[in-house]
Amino acid sequence: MEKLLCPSMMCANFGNLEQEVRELEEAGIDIFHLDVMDGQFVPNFGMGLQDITYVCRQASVPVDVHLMIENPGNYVELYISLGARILYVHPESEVHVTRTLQKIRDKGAEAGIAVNPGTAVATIKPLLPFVSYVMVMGVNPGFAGQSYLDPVNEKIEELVGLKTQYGFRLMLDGACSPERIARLNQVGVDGFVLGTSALFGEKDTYREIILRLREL
Ligand code: S6P
Ligand code: MG
Repeated sequence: MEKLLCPSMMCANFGNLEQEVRELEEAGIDIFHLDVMDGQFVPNFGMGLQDITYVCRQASVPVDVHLMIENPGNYVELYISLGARILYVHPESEVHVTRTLQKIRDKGAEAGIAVNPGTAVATIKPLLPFVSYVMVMGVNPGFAGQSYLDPVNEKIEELVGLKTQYGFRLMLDGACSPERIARLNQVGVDGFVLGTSALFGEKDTYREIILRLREL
């Protein structure tokens, strides 16, 4: 089945962001994935408002923001005004998460939830009518270059079974290697966040890599 390929820009070369954005688009990526971290919800920081503004201005494909921050509802308008089209929130980061998801939709963007390895599908099931995307974390959020947590596969299977009923796209973020992309795309995962496991730091060009991933 077709797949959405989404480069995680925290892994890009910030020494030449203009070239990175251009080459990734020319390679045929679908969505830019921008990680936002506040040092509270996860023990790391990034990406800054200036970086996000720049990528949103340069990009002709949609940009998502993965909000790994406390109380993301306070910042929905801000990220949408910068140009983000898809906003992912973590249900654990907010008391009234459905209000935040509704707010994202009301402001004209698409709402998504990010599901931590320790969060059960049963917990997030009431949120499914409010979202267009469900992004399963294959690693604990906060850092690139981590190993995939195999128990997450069970969660993916459960969510594949709910896709048609609720009409969301199922995404995977974290340790998306070519082998994992091939296997999970076949079982029903619609999109993959590409970091160090598949795209960045390789000797081949982005065009060559994206073409190979497309054909898997
Ligand atoms: C990490 C973040 C991710 C990573 C991406 C890195 O919490 O949400 O988007 O940047 O997963 O990919 P990789 O292949 O290095 O694990
Ligand atoms: Mg992410």
